[in-house]
Amino acid sequence: MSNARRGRTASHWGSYLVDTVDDEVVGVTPVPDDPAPSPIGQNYRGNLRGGPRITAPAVRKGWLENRSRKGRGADEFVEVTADEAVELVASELERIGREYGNESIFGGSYGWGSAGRFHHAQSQVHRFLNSIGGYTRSVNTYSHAADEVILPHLVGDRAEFLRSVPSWKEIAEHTQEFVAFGGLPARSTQVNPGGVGAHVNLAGQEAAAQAGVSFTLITPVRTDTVEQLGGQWVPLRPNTDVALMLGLAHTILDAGLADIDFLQRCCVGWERVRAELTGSIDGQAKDARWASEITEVPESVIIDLAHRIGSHRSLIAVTWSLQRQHHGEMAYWAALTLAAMSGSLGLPGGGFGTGYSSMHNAHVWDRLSPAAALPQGKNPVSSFIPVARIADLLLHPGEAFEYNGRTARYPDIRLVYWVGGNPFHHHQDLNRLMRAWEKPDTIVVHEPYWNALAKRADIVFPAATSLEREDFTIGMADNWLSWMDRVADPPPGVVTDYETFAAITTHMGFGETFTEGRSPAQWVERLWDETRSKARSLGFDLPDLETFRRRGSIQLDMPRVAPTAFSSLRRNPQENPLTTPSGRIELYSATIDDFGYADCPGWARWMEPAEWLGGDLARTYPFHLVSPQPDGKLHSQYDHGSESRRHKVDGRTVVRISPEDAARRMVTDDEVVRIFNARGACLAAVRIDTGIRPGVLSLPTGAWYDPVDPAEAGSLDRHGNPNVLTVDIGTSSLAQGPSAHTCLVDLERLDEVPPSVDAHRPPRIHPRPQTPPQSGEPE
Ligand SMILES: Nc1nc2c(c(=O)[nH]1)N[C@H]1C(S)=C(S)[C@@H](COP(=O)(O)OP(=O)(O)OC[C@H]3O[C@@H](n4cnc5c(=O)[nH]c(N)nc54)[C@H](O)[C@@H]3O)O[C@H]1N2
Ligand SMILES: Nc1nc2c(c(=O)[nH]1)N[C@H]1C(S)=C(S)[C@@H](COP(=O)(O)OP(=O)(O)OC[C@H]3O[C@@H](n4cnc5c(=O)[nH]c(N)nc54)[C@H](O)[C@@H]3O)O[C@H]1N2
Ligand SMILES: [Mo]
Repeated sequence: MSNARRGRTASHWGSYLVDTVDDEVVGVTPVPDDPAPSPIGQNYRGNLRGGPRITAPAVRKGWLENRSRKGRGADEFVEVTADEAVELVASELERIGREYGNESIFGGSYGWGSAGRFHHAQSQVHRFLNSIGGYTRSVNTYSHAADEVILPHLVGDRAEFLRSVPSWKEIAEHTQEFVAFGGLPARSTQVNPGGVGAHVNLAGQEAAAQAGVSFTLITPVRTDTVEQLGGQWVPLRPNTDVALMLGLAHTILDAGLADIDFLQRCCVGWERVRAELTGSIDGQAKDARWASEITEVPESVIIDLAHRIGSHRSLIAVTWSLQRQHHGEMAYWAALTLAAMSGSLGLPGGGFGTGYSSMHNAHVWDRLSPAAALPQGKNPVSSFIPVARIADLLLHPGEAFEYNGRTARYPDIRLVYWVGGNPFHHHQDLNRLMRAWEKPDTIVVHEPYWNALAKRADIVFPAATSLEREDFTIGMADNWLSWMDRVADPPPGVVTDYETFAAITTHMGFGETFTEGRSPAQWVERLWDETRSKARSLGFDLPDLETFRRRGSIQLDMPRVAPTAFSSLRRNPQENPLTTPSGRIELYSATIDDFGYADCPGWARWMEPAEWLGGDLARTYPFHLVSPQPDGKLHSQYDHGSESRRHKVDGRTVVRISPEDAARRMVTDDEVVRIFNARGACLAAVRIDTGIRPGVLSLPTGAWYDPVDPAEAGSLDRHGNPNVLTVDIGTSSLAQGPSAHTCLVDLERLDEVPPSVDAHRPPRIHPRPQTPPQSGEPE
């Protein structure tokens, strides 16, 4: 007899009603509350059982037999019982803590995991590692590390700044010129961290266009943005936005349109900016001609746009992608400088805003949230890395690094513990990461699926998916609370991350510290109670858990409050100072200047990125590769799902190329090409696109890394993962963020038959041996 269930789930890409039969998903229906649901949810179908699902704890053969650090990615696995796996991990954690100290455990474990307040993978793993004595952590995000570090220097409290940015509603009412650096990629608005109850962002964009807002889309890829916005496309050379911004600023100054009163009253550093623009610092005026040479945007376009910015209510918007590149800090600083000069900063619908399309809830709802979080405990270990310095950490133990004005040291990492993220998806220069990955004694991973990370672990715990446990979500800056049912039982023997951590801590004698004696259901109850009392302090009355569970979702009335920070600053900077050292907007920062970083000066300057089309390397690698977020999935999650596969050609990622370049290289639609540089090579399927600038290729992230020879760093990736090509350098010494969008490559036709993609096939797994494995010392 079949066992059919229907229940509700919530995810980073929306909420759905899910039908299962015999613990497999057979139907996915968006909830009626969502006017524009994301198709990403369809990836759930047929993916709970079979295929790449991990169904038992497994240990890499080479590690099990002789603690070998070689062979990660190529080795076979041996299934063990949960008790054996727990015993192996517990004794490794004890050994490393004893011999090297807990700073030799890296638990930065970056990644999105799944939605849910209690089962949130990062909170779980950090609470676990804290309860056994701490770990080396990571700071900031891959999404916007450069912004997280620089904005507090420029505008003070970043959270307060983000609450002050004009909403789409305000834009429709007041903005005349919306200048979008990085475009407004519609695809990204499908997603919101922690959940999105109803997709309304694109409707907000379209309403603004209908209200007469004029859009200028400054991006090498026009195709990202919804057509209804119309607007002017300015296809600049990638990574030259700062030069364009300075050229616009110079033109505004030259035309007498700069808001000198605001610059002098509300900002510090205007004299420095003026000196930079006029050339009295380096002898080079940053005029439209100068900017045109760097950006390849015609001078007349720059002059026209500058006049529109300087004489209308204008909003300078920057995507997050603009700071995910070399010197990414400068893109935000230059945009803020331009906005401060425009005459619109601090006025309704005007000024400077970030990430308008980078996440669903960017500037849609108020950011106050009643969400309770799983307490993570205290980390007694102080060592840390900027999140994107993971390969440097493993390759350079003991070496010093710079970060935001301080010098710190990389500890000597012996054990890596990763839960709810995928560095073989998210990190740059995967071939370099492969070499770094050989350094630790032991790598422990929890994963639902045999992806590239799980295949490169020593000890793998299977994890129950979000469809196989109960929880609830409140997305970041979202106004919905959504219940998550257990719509299927996990495969026999598969448990949640929490239950695995409870077993390991109990084995090590810290069980009570980790669990506080609570079952998962009791934790969910406790987090709900806390959410209710936080909600009460915000003026909302939430029902008890049973009522919430029955109703499934609750919407809070949380419209955006009218922005205040910059308008009150504009009114009276003495009475309403920002939380910067000067109390004003810092167009020049003495703090940053005093850090003395050659790659991050104290005011907005154009600096050549490590790789760009105007540099010498472009003679060898003539294409700039951008690697945007994927359309049919979140990062690498459910890469094997139907919606993800719909965006591939014969299972391979699609690379977009201009008609001119396609003709020059004699490649046609769907043809498989090899994309390469000195760091690596991958295959991808061609899609000719009139919305892409010649000289630029766009290859989205998310394909599970699939090298022909998994034992060899540098081997051809068959699947189309751009991170075999991207460069692993920090944005600058200030934030040390990822520089994924700074990347030159070449492309060629593939004359032989392309090897087929093998990424979703599990590794070879041996059944459990008769004699249980021994825990022991590494060789
Ligand atoms: N080239 C290039 N690279 C980039 C970017 C780019 O623009 N260009 N963008 C970067 C950005 S902004 C980001 S945020 C990162 C994203 O990188 P990640 O967040 O690391 O990517 P995900 O694929 O979301 O990884 C989440 C993993 O957690 C697993 N998982 C889900 N739920 C659970 C759970 O409950 N328990 C456990 N144990 N596992 C779970 C999923 O199966 C998946 O493998 O990528 C970065 N990489
Ligand atoms: N469907 C889907 N949506 C997502 C995600 C996902 O995985 N899937 N991930 C989410 C996450 S974690 C994040 S952080 C956000 C990221 O959101 P964003 O950072 O906004 O998105 P990206 O796709 O990285 O880049 C957007 C566009 O920037 C442009 N671009 C790249 N380089 C340059 C440049 O030098 N100059 C200019 N002017 N433009 C450039 C390209 O056209 C690119 O398509 O997206 C979120 N939304
Ligand atoms: Mo991100």
